[in-house]
Amino acid sequence: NKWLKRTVMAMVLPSMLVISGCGADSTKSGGKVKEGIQTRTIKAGIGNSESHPQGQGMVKFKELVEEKSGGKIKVQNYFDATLGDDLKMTEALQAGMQEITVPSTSPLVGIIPEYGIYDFPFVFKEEEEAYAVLDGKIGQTLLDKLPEHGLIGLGYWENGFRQLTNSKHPVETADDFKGLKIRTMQNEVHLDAFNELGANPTPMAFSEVFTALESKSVDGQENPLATIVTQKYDEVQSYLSLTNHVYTPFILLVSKKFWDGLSEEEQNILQESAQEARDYQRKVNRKDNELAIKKLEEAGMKINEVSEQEMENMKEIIQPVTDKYAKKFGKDLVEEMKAEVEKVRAN
Ligand code: KDG
Repeated sequence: NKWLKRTVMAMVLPSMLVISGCGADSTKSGGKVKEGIQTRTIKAGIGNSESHPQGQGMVKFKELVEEKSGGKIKVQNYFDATLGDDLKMTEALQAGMQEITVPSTSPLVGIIPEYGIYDFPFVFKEEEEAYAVLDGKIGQTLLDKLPEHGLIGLGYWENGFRQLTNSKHPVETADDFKGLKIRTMQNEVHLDAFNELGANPTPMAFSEVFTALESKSVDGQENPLATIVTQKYDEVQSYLSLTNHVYTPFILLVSKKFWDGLSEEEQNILQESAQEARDYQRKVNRKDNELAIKKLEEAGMKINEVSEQEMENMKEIIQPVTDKYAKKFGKDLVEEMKAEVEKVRAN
C-alpha cells in the first residue's frame, strides 16, 4: 500500500543517491547537501615572516585558491605568529576558530606522538630522502591520524635541515655541545637528544626565541638557514655550525570543522592548491638556503662545517634516545622510514 511504499523509498533513497553519485558530488554538512563553490574567507596563520619560504608558500597558496575558485574563496594570510605560535594556532583549528596553519610537525607530538619519528636526528642526508618518506605511505599514515584530532593534513612543506647557532663557541664535535643552553622546539625527542649530548635544552615557542637569544637567557638555538636569516639571528648569535642534525617538515593543516562544511569541489581546490604550493615552496626554500650561507658570512657570523665522522659520533651518542622513541612510536614505522631512505640512496 501507499504508506509501505513511501516508508521503503524513504529508507532506500539516500543510499541510492550516494551510489548513483548524486550524493558523492557534494559534502553533507549538518544534513544540508553542499554543492559548488560558496563565497568564503579563510584565515591562514604561520609563525614565520612573509619573506620566509613558508610565507612565500602561503602567498602562492592564496593565489592558487583564489584563482581556482574564481575569486569566491579568499585567503587572509597572517605572518610572524600574529595569530599565535604553532601550538596555539593548531588548537584554534581544532576549535574551529581558524581555518589553516602550517606548523612544524615537531610541536604536534603532544597531539600525535608518532610525528616524533620526523625528529630523529641524522635520519635524512638529502631532501629527496625526506620527500620519499613524507609524500609516500609513511607520510600518509601519519596524515590519517589527524581527523580524529579535529585536523585535516593536506601535505608536507619544507622547513628543512636544522643548523645550530650560539653565542659562545664553534660546535665542531659532540663534546662542544656540553653545557650549551639551547632553545629547542616543544618536542621530547629534541629535548632528550640535546640532553644526551650534554647540552642544557630549553623548550620554547618560536616567537620567543629572538628575545631569549638577545637577553642571553639561552646561548643558542637550532633552525634551518632560511629561518636564521629571516629572523635575523645573526644580530644576536656569533657562531653557525652546519650540523644538519634534523630535517623538519612543515605540515599544512585545515580545521576539520571547516573542512566538513566544504563541498567536494571546494575540498579539491584546497588539496590541489596545497600540493602545487608545496612544490613551489620547497624550491624557494632550497634556493634561499643556498643564498643564506653567503648572507650570514657577510653579516659576520663565524661558520663551520661538521665532519661526517663527527655526525656519526653524535648519532651514536644519541642512539639510546632514538631507540627509546622507536619503541614508543612503533619500531615498524621507524624501520619502514629507514628502508624508504635506503631505497632512495640505492637509486
Ligand atoms: O610556523 C612555523 C614556525 O613556527 C617554525 O619555523 C617553527 O622550526 C620552528 C621552530 O624552531 O619553532
